[in-house]
Amino acid sequence: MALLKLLENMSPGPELLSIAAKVIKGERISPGEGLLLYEKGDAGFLGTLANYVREKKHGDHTYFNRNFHIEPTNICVFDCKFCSYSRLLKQKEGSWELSEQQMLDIVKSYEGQPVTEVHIVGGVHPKLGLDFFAGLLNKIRTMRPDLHIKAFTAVELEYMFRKAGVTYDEGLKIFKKNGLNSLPGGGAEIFDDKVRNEICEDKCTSEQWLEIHETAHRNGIPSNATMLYGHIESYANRIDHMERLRQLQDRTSGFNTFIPLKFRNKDNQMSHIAETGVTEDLRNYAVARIYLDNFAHIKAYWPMIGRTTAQLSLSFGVDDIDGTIDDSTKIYTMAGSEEQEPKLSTRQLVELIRNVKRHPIERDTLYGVVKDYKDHDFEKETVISA
Ligand code: V47
Ligand code: SF4
Repeated sequence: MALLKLLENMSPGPELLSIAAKVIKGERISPGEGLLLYEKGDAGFLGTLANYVREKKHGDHTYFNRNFHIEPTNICVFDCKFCSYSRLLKQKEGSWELSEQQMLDIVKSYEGQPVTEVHIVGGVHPKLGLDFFAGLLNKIRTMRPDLHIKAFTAVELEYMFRKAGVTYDEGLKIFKKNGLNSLPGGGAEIFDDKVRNEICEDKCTSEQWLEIHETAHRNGIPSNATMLYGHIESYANRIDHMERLRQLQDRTSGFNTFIPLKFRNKDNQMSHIAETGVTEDLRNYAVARIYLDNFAHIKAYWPMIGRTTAQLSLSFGVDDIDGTIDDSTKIYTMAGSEEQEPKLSTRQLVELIRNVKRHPIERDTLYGVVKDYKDHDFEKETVISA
């Protein structure tokens, strides 16, 4: 109860204090209480409470992984207003489309390297369908039996399955048989229909997104969940989004992690909307950590928010800062992230975490420990190759 006393000294008022008392007792808070946190909680109060939840779950352990991205194409049939990355099929300038061989060459270039995950996600190309991607998964699986393949957002899957005339269950089973291990969290944006219709009206609906993830979980394919925030949505919309995820997680326990994605405004149809500041970003991580009591992990995606905010987020409920990435994703550099060449070595990631007095742990996709870096001395490492 020392924590409650500390929070009381911040004079947050009786409503927030009673929410804090519930959280400290391990009780679930209601949507109305979540909304109050957004509306009335300052960064100090929310950070202190979220850090309590984070440390109760993970102590000061902070996870990262070694992964690389493949972005097959940025040609997309959809027209999300926040997207700086996609191009229409007829729009040749700035577009790319990798052949199967080019993607396999990317996988080959990591041969012998201790990466544990490939993250495959891109635009929704009208001509690349289920058969093409099942073949690609199969070949990657044959080349690297050990690699975890995290691939395709629910938006890509809904389009491919619809065009191929298969159910979500059938399509996911085909992909699983060919090597798919988990789904990334993209495409969730904001579930509220009114907001969704304004920012991305033509792609999969919220119900379809949730159904695809639920079907994946029931087929033993875990997944991540995201929320695109800081544009035209309200705090009530953010709580509604997290509430739908919390309910699905209660049913399946299939989500690994929740990743809030801050809207970046460069070169897209929503460029007139100002971006949120760091304080709001940190408050948002904190509310997510407090609200999503059945999610084990909250991830800050450093290529999007930058290294310094990622470090700060570790005191606001975040316990994971994603991976080494290796400059293999363009989605945020094109949208205006401060990280124009997103590349961090394992040593740099470990130091980033150590510098804010946390305990770095390399994980695999499912949060199995690959290596504990608490006492690791990089100076004593044997150099095997140049
Ligand atoms: O769905 C697109 C977002 C998502 C912008 O699962 C933007 O481990 C901000 O989901 N500003 C795709 N965000 C990326 C994604 C992701 C990223 C990292 C890790 C994982 C994971 C998933 O990117 C899209 C959309 O929500 N996005 N444009 C933008 N201008
Ligand atoms: Fe296409 Fe995804 Fe961009 Fe939407 S966010 S336009 S689905 S690439």
